[in-house]
Amino acid sequence: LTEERPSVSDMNQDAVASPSPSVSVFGNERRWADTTSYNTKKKLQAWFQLANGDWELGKIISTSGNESVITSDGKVLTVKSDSLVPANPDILDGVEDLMQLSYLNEPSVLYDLQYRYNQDMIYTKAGPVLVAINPFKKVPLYGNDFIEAYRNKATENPHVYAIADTAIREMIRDEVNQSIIISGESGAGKTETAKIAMQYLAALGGGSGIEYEILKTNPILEAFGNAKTLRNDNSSRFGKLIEINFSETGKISGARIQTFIFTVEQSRVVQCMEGERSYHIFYQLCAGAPSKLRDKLHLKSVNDYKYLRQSDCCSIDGVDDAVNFHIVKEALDIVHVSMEDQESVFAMLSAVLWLGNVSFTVIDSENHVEPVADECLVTVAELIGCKVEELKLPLSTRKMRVGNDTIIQKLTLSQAMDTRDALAKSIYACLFEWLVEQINKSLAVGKRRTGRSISILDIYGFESFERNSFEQFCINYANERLQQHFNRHLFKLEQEEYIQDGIDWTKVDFEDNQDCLNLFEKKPLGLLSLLDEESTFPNGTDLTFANKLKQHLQSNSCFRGDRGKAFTVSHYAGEVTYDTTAFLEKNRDLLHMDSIQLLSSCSCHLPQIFASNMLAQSEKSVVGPLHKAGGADSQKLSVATKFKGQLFQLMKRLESTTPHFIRCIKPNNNQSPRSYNQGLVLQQLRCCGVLEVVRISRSGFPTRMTHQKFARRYGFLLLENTNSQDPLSVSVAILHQFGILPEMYQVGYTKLFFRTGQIGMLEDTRNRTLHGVLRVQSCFRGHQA
Ligand code: AD9
Ligand code: MG
Repeated sequence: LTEERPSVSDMNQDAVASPSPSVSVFGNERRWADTTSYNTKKKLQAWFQLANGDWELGKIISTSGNESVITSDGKVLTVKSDSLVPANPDILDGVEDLMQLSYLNEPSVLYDLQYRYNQDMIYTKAGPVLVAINPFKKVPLYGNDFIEAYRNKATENPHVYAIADTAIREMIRDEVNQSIIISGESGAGKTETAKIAMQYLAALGGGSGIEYEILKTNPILEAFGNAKTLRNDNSSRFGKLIEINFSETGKISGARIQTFIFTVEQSRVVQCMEGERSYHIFYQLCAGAPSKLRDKLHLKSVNDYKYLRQSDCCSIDGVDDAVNFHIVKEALDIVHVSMEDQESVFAMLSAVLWLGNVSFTVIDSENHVEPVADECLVTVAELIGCKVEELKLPLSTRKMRVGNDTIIQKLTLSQAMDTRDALAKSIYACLFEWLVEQINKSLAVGKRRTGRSISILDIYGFESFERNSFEQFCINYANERLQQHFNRHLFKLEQEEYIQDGIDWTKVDFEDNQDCLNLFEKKPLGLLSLLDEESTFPNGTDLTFANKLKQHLQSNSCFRGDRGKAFTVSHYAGEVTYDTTAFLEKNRDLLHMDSIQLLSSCSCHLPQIFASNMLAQSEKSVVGPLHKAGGADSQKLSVATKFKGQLFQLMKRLESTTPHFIRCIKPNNNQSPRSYNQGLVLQQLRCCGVLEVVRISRSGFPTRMTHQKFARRYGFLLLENTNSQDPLSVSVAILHQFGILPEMYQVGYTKLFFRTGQIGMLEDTRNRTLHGVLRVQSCFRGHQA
């Protein structure tokens, strides 16, 4: 049974009765057309499109032939009648569920969302999906009063709290794990939304104190995993699934965090675009560390570190890094990271920063180099716990096996710099993983894992930029998988269930992205396999990789080889052209054995742990020809393969849950309040399939219940005893007694299917009756006492 909002039903009668619109597909762009025969009657309101693509509302004055005269905002215009799109009556302005719109078309949806957004009603339902528009300002929608209102069902307004509330109720009622899947573009509000959902769960399931710890993981993860980008001052550079465990009594008993794709964004540690920053924690440490710690870690200020100053962006408007450092420290205390471990963490951060300042001098005519043994090198050695000479070695040489011999190769300047950066990136990535592990230990549930869980997924959405690289390639692949999950759940399962149960329901087409997934995943001729194969060839280059794709995939309808090193993939959300520059290098994620050995020989415990984790990983991986020439390196899992593994694990976990979807929408590209860019919003609505969902939910029977369950749940409300006890007869008797109209339900082989709003009324009666009974019982008990 899907949770219901009874208020929908009143207006919805009209919506259900009106013919449903159809989708037409033009290339990649899905446009919505309403097939309702719409007479361009006089005085009717209609949408017409301006030259810039925005829609405007007008009133039809007259129509002749295919031309209509309309007025809008005092202007009189003549437009083609068939370009007009019907507008809804004013009474439907700002409805809280798009399902209630009589005319469901793009401009009407855009208008409804905008109407609400202008009044700070940033949440709107799209059938079963919650749409959240980023207000980019504080809105008065949160806090204890609101939480209480949703807990007591005193309000029906769409809200993240309502979604979280439904998740808790369904978890308890159905004894099934739940997931809240949040998606959207960078800056759309996913991470904030996830935190709002966590607040609600913590408020309802709190009591043991563990909920407080869970909330405190946010500032830690954001400090180490978020950075300022051009799109978002606090952009998460990793995906996160937080599983919150509940006991049988509905109280939070623990949590577990799983992070994704961090490897892809390691490069930010050593390099980032102008106007962007590295991870927040570096700036926080430099700004906020107390003087004793500064001295001990040899900390300097942000501008003294090459890694931090290169992007010409050290601070964020309205953000105090020093204050945030103390918030992070306090949070680390709360999740039980010991003072000693905290100091080790900060020492690693300082080591990474100092590594970036290590420079090299040329030592021979062949351009071989050696690191300069200055303050920088000495400090790094001290911080990780090794001798300067030991550190010098892997930064200037590489052991190679040729046949049975090991030879030592000297590094050129660019090789040495790459090695240095690879070491810095690896230390940071390992640190992040280790920290997550510590947090998980602290939040671990008791031994009895009998309770249920609600998982919240905050993962970055589809990305399409002017220049798209390996990072976008991985992110978009993940989104393709998530989209399939979404499709499967809402569309396929829906249809299959109707058909299986013998329900007469016209099949609705939906976009299936299996072809695109095959393009990525097929073995041996898919994008990922070919990338891995090329990455293992010592002579493989980005160009040979691009050529290989063109050679093998040209016939695939989702693939197009472009000029030079580029190729285009036709994603569910549109075409994206990828530039293969640095694909192989980023996929190899190469940290040489020499560096790993250095870390394992360090006297500090964190480098040792990092080295053994890396070694364990390379042992687990398949043995392949990678670095045959390099010999001394063992094969590590490629980044893409590791990513795919994580993704499959994630999907497996999600498959066993009841999902709740929240789609975050960014109303403008300037992170500014009160600005609503129709084109931008529309593009996002199309990308995440919001419109199709509404159409399908509205034309279908979204609520369903088995005959047995229905009879059991409402049978006691029957006024007359039915002679027969079989669930179907009892069900039919209930339907009759409550006068549910024939067009509002269908009887399937095993289940009853209802239009939106029908069950709400039955539930009300049931609740009233039950409460009445309870009151009578307690009166009775009172009497006895
Ligand atoms: V990214 O893919 O990690 O780059 P997100 O996570 O989608 O992105 P985020 O949650 O970080 O976006 O939101 C961006 C900014 O929007 C926040 O820093 C807030 O300033 C702002 N925001 C988002 N949601 C809300 C909200 N409900 N109320 C107020 C909000 N401000
Ligand atoms: Mg985020």
